[in-house]
Amino acid sequence: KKQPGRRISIIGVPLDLGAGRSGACMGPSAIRCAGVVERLEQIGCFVVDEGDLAVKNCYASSAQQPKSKLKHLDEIVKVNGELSTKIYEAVTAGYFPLVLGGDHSIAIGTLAGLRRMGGEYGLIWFDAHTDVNTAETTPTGNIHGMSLAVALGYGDPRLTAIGGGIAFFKPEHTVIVGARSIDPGERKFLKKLGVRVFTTRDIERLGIAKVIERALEIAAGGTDGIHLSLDLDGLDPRDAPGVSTPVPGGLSFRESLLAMELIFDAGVAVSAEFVEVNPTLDLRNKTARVAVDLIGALFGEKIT
Ligand code: 6HN
Ligand code: MN
Ligand code: MN
Ligand code: MN
Repeated sequence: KKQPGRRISIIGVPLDLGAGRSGACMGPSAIRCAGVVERLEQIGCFVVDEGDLAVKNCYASSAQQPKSKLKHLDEIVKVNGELSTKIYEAVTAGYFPLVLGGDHSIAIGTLAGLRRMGGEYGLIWFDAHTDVNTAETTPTGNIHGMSLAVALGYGDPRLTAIGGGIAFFKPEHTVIVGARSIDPGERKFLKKLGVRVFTTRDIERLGIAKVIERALEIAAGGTDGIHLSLDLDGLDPRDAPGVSTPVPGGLSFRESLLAMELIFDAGVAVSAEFVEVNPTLDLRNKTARVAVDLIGALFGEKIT
């Protein structure tokens, strides 16, 4: 298997309409300020920063209005459609797409773009949450809690249609790492589909190295590569405080760093996204700097 592409295309998606509070729209800027391009260049990557997609951030003005089940659906459909095209173009041109969020609803566009490639990819979903709600189960109406369901083919037809809507990700090559906040409807859904979930309890008992080894078997075994969708709230809020939906008891920075190193060593990643950095809740850009450290490790940076 190949090492991750050293030609990297950075795509910023300053969207936070999928979250229950604003601020993640500044995530791409914060991660750039923390030096993501410089870090990748230091480790020998060739980086093209595509800049940010245009997002009509109407968070405050429409926060009162949406009575619909899925908040801000129109704008989220539009942005993710554009993102899916960007991803498809980047991968087709031989680049490793590195998407900077933005709330986690942008995974809908990233994964729709990847699906258009026609291969079969596995998925590692690093998150405190499992993001498999639908209009029927969502407790909040926030679309960032639905993006994994959409990638698997479930949810509002306007979301599942993005990028063509064919050949969804398969539950048997999908794995969630770090979960510790799962809604009742999500629990049923995951059980029904047979998606493997490594909770923080599993990580505590098995150790992160073993968990990532098993996650790689599930996601990379018999596939053309894997996508890493990393929600910074997978980490403990002590290490990554700048997130919109923090949940105590998360992965440490060290565990997360090792996870990235092991994914790099496996040489199977074809694309990745780092989402949910919310600078308005952060401490001196700490969470963005953590994101850059994790990105460095994912592309082969080693302590020694
Ligand atoms: N995220 N399960 C909750 C919901 O609103 O559906 C929280 C979702 C959080 C989503 O962090 O990407
Ligand atoms: Mn998430
Ligand atoms: Mn989350
Ligand atoms: Mn298979």
